[in-house]
Amino acid sequence: MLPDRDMLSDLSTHLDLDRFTLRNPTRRREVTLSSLRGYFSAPAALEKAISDTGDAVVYEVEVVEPKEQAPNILAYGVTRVFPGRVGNECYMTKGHFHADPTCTEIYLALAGRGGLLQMTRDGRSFFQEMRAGDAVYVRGDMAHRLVNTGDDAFVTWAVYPVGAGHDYSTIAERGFSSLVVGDESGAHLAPNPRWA
Ligand code: M6P
Ligand code: ZN
Repeated sequence: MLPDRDMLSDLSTHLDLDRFTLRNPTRRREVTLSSLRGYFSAPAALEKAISDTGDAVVYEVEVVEPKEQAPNILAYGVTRVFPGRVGNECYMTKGHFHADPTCTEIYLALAGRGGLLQMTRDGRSFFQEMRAGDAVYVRGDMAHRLVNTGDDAFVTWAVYPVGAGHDYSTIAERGFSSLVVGDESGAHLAPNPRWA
């Protein structure tokens, strides 16, 4: 017997490939500069950016998450990180560890330039550049953060178990051990003094 169509259709979607929006997200989130206090490394530069931009949106997320929270149920979503910098640190997501380290995640880049910064619990980090078409596989025990290193929105599609959970505490306290900073020559990694 076929499953009830309604059961499936509300978790299916259409991704607009010009605007990179989802037709029917179950949740939508806009993250502004002021809600990233503690995440960017230079507090004074952040306060200046908040007042200069009228508290710009740094990234927005649209996800389709089933109500069922079991670890083996998949969810997916689109994240759009806008271009910009706080001081010389590139616009980025908060980043998180999964509360359940058995839950992996896959990111596919759809547009723009950027990458995924990953870090182990003991502070070893690395950055993988991504352009449209590149996919990155994230182990369940690695913190991960999207970073926009370009001049346009950096857009990715992510798939993860809905039970993965977001553990922001370590990142909120100390950030990642590396910062992704930009200058005339492009983007590069710099050590984060909070990990010294
Ligand atoms: C991706 C997924 C989401 C995550 C979002 C933004 O879409 O990993 O689970 O919420 O990016 O990242 P963060 O939660 O770190 O702000
Ligand atoms: Zn994740």
